[in-house]
Order: sequence, then structure tokens, then C-alpha cells
Amino acid sequence: MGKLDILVHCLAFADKEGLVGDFSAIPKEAFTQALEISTYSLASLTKVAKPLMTEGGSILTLSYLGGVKVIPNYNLMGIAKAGLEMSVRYLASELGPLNIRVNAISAGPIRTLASSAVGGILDMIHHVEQVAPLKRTVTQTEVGNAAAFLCSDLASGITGQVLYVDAGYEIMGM
Ligand code: 0WE
Repeated sequence: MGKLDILVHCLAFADKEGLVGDFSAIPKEAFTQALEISTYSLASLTKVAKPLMTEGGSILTLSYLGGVKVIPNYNLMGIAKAGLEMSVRYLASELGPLNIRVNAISAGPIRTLASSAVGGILDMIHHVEQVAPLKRTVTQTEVGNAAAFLCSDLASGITGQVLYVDAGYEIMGM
């Protein structure tokens, strides 16, 4: 592959058992699988990207508010995203001396193929449209634009951060 400048990590999975019902009832196997795919994969990919980013670089991952606050049914993915956001900080600390930046975007809910498998996603989007300062949800283009910024030299002073691209929803308390 030679040289690498940018790595975008956009990968998550939890078994349906971990996205519904009682949190305390999540099977150990589902827990391990979700953390391996959704959390460990960032460190794993970073390990192989690191020696390729010989002139510095930018690593970006995608997170969700459910890793910081309780979102009904996000359950197991919340644990995975909490671990992912903390991984961003530890990786940023490790790779900063190599001028490799590591950040995350925490996006608001978006209607996609993956999210259509989530029960009640339309109700959640409707809620965000009422509560978020911008009175709407975000588009995939807006998330992409923020990703382009964080991966570019415009963000050369930013590392270890979680940038909310959520129409402002995260600042609201009620
Ligand atoms: O991170 C996610 C969901 C990622 C995801 C989606 C699925 C659906 C199909 C991970 N694993 C699976 N497993 C499947 O079998 N989001 C940010 C979207 C999402 O998922 C939710 C949400 C939102 C928002 C689940 C419950 C509540 C809210």
C-alpha cells in the first residue's frame, strides 16, 4: 500500500439481543462480539495504519450519543461507543508524537439502511426534529463535510476530540 494519510473507521455491530430489552440480560457472547467488532477494531486498524502513516495522518471514527447518555434500546452499542470514544483519547495520546491525529464524529440519528433495522428510529428522528436547536436532523452530507474537515489539515490542531454533528441536540437538557 505504501503510504497512508487518512483512515476512516465506520464499523459497528451488535446482535439484536443487545439492542432491545433488559440491559442486564445481555448474553456474554453478544457483549464480546459487539465490543470486538465496534470497539477493538479501531485499535486493530490503527495498529496496521500506524507504520504506513509516515508523514503524519488523520484517523476518524463514528460514534453516537448513546455512548455518553442513556438512549432507550441502544444498550450494548452504548458500551461499545463509550469504549470507542475512550479509545480515541488513548490512541490520540499514543500517536500524537507521530503527527497522527485521532478524532471521532458523534452524529445525530440518520435514516439509513442500517438504522432502518432499528425499531423506533423514525420516532427518534421526529424527537430530534422537535428538540434540536436547528429543528431538524443532520444529513449524511453534513457528516461527510465534518469528516472531510477533521481529516484535512484545516483540523491540524485537533486531536482526541469527539465532534458532535447533531444539529445541536447534545447541548439540550430538556
Ligand atoms: O450505532 C448505531 C446502530 C449500529 C447498529 C445497527 C444494527 C442494526 C442491525 C449496530 N448493530 C446492529 N445490529 C443489527 O442487527 N446507530 C447510531 C443507529 C441507532 O441504533 C439504535 C439507535 C440508533 C440511533 C438502536 C437503538 C436505539 C437508537
